[in-house]
Amino acid sequence: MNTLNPRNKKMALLCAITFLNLSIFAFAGEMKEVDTTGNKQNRIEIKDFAFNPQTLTVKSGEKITWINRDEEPHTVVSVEKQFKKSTALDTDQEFTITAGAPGTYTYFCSVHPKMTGTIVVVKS
Ligand SMILES: [Cu+2]
Repeated sequence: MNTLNPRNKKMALLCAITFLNLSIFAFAGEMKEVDTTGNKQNRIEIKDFAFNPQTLTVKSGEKITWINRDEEPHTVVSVEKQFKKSTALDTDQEFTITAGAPGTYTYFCSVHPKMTGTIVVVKS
């Protein structure tokens, strides 16, 4: 019969604490990895003739991906031509850019110029 005597209880507690610490470290490591590889998801959905969110704040160097959820084709075009424009995006098609220098970047859909959005790039 494996009854826990006080010493075993202490050992079990130590093991549990060690395991918990290791788990936390593993989790922290994973978080760090996500940050350094720039895999943070900056997604803008195009739905019902609007960009969602309409204003997105990202860090310089991060990627930004638009995805068209409408049946209509849409584009992503920088007002000041500060980044490459997308092709006409079909349903579920994506367009990705990498955020450059800090600043405010406005864009619109050239098919429906009333559709506008803003990217705010801050220092990484
Ligand atoms: Cu459009």
